[in-house]
Amino acid sequence: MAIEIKPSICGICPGGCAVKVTLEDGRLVKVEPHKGAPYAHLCIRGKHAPEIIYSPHRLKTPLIRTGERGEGKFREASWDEALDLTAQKMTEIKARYGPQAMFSHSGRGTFEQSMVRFYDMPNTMTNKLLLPFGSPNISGVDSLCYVTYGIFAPMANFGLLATNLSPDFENSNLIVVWGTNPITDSPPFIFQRIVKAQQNKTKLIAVDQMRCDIAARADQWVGVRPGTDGALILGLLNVVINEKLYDREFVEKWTLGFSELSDYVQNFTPQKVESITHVPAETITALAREIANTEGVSLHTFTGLEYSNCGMQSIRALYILWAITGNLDVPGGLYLTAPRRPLQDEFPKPAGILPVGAEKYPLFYELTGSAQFMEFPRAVLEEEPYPVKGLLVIGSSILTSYPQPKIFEEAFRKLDFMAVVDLVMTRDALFADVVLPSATYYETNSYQRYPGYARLRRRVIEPVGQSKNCAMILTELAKKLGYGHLFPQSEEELIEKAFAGNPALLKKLQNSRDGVEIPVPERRYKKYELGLLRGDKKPGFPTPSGLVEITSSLTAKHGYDALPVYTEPVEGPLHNPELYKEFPLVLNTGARIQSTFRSQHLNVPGLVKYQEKPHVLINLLDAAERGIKTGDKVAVSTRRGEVIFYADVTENVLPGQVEVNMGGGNPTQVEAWRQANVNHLTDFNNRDPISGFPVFKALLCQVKKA
Ligand SMILES: Nc1nc2c(c(=O)[nH]1)N[C@H]1C(S)=C(S)[C@@H](COP(=O)(O)OP(=O)(O)OC[C@H]3O[C@@H](n4cnc5c(=O)[nH]c(N)nc54)[C@H](O)[C@@H]3O)O[C@H]1N2
Ligand SMILES: Nc1nc2c(c(=O)[nH]1)N[C@H]1C(S)=C(S)[C@@H](COP(=O)(O)OP(=O)(O)OC[C@H]3O[C@@H](n4cnc5c(=O)[nH]c(N)nc54)[C@H](O)[C@@H]3O)O[C@H]1N2
Ligand code: SF4
Ligand SMILES: [Mo]
Repeated sequence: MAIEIKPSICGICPGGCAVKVTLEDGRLVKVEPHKGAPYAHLCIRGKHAPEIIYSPHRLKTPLIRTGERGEGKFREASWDEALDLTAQKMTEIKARYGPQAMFSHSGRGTFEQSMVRFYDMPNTMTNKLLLPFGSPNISGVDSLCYVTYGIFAPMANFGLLATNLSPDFENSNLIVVWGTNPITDSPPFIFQRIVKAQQNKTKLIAVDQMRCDIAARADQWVGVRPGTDGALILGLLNVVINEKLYDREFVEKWTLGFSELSDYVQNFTPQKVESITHVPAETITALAREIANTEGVSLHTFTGLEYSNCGMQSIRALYILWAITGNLDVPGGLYLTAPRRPLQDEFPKPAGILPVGAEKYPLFYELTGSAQFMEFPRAVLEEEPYPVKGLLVIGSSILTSYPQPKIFEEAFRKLDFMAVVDLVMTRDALFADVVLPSATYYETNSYQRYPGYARLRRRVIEPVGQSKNCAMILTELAKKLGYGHLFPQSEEELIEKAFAGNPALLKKLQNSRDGVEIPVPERRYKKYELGLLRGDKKPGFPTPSGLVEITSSLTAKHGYDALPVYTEPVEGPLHNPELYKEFPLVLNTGARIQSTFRSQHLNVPGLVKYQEKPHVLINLLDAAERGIKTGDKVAVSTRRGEVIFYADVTENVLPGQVEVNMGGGNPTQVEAWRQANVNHLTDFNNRDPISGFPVFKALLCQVKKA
């Protein structure tokens, strides 16, 4: 038996953790953390890599549908036949309805760095394969993830992206983690940095609707009613402004709209905000004073704020709080970097036709350049704004991720053609005409850049079955469509292109197994004073006014409020008292758990055993009132439907609200999870009007013993 042990990069998710792999006769048998390299760490998913990779559920050959859509009857096909059929159907749709009738959607299975660099739009994770085809209808999980926090809010305020605003934890005296739980995220480096800062006695406060892992580690947990963060932040601003705790010089010199904000926050006294958010007024006052009076306060936030009726405006308000308390680009605050110039190879957009959703969500379109997939069903079912007839799904599980999957299923049934590229048979794939098997990152060659570090990602095992590198599948499809030359032709070319600007670095990487350190530029603070943020080198911010726009010209331009206004959850106890009688619990969904990654891994016995059943986390008081104990089978219902979950009775969620696991609903998953698609409970029409994101985290439900 040939045994080989070598350093590598974990190939299960895009985290890029350094690992050591053991191979027996070329088969991956063990994965361990590899000390000393970036993110020397191994999450439980990484540890179960062999089981994930060699799962009996892996797709091994291309498939062509033989039964009805959704029935699951397929025959095996060769790559040539499957890709020819895909290209032929796409070309037919184009000839009959125009190129815009083809849509694509890319998801969490496509975040590998070379895919993002060469196949996605700049700044987003939306695959651009269809642009040269002539269709503007490229979309991805950007339609419900990341861009509100990552692009819209920071662009409106600062003219920057979230990637240009990094928390300077190492120099902070206070870290605030707001609506994110970095313990479950990949890569784990934010969590590692926070742990280090805590060891250096930096205080940590977590604001979260539940006592999540990071809140449990924090010095203080501020529990908030889901979807009301906007009010909480305006309450903090009320204290900061009325007690004159803000950075006066910064506000006068570098902000626009402060006096409008001062007027607006008068509606948000701590007492009133307590009644909205359930955060005690004393806590609000104390937190505001602490953020304003501490030197060097860093902020880490993410998805917890994206899914309310004012997600975009709440995140804007949060960043404004950081700006006016003097925590922007100072040691220990939010460190700013200048925006990167757009990548040169951005494909030209098809002229003369807007993508689906562009009219309804103009800010989304302006900043992402892509379609808002939430409008896909309407385009297919009602041909609004025009007919859509084909769909390419690349590394995504739409029917477990989007609200009210029945609506999306109906749209899938009506399509002329649908193809899915994935590792396993998803529920989406059951509706597809063609299913193409992708390889995992352990089976492909690429590279991984980290802050201050780079490595080559070397193929560790041969691709399972006939599966292929997802990037190369897309290149092959582009070739069949006549424009393959626009994409890298091989893994080697892809790596060469990625380091084309620095061939010396590539040489070094090729000679190194563990990677190469890359010098990081020296830190300079207050760059807005030095003219280091704007393209024209003038002092200020890269916004139209050159200032931090508390009143945003970008939002105003598209007809939204210029101020970061608060909207009460439209399906909530205050806005909707009648409904609240029938559904007296606030429904939150989708907080991450370690053993799963959205819909993934629920077919892997070693990982399923960490949590065999999908949970609803419910407070002791609410459970007692309903005679519910931990482990009980319960029905969670909303206006939209009823789904079976299993109770986890806990003090980690506040009374009056529940947290329900997301990810269930795919055919290869174990029974309890397969039956538990939380998105039958969420609402297709209830959205943040600016981003179009569904309100996943502030709805109303009832929980009863099943
Ligand atoms: N109610 C509710 N709904 C939610 C959320 C919530 O919090 N609550 N969260 C939302 C968020 S943030 C997101 S991002 C979406 C999840 O968005 P999705 O993109 O649907 O996420 P996954 O379920 O992880 O699906 C990824 C798919 O990619 C496949 N895959 C993995 N690796 C590869 C690869 O290398 N190549 C290819 N081709 N495929 C691969 C996996 O098998 C899986 O089927 O869900 C959203 N939905
Ligand atoms: N293991 C694992 N890792 C993952 C994923 C996974 O499924 N599994 N998913 C990946 C994806 S798609 C993404 S986008 C990232 C997301 O990364 P994060 O944003 O860190 O996601 P979560 O860990 O769910 O943390 C969100 C937190 O927000 C809280 N929250 C929810 N609603 C509210 C609210 O109204 N107000 C406040 N203040 N807090 C609220 C939740 O309780 C939760 O603790 O993680 C990625 N990493
Ligand atoms: S976070 Fe992702 S890359 Fe890191 S060990 Fe876990 S699965 Fe692997
Ligand atoms: Mo996400």
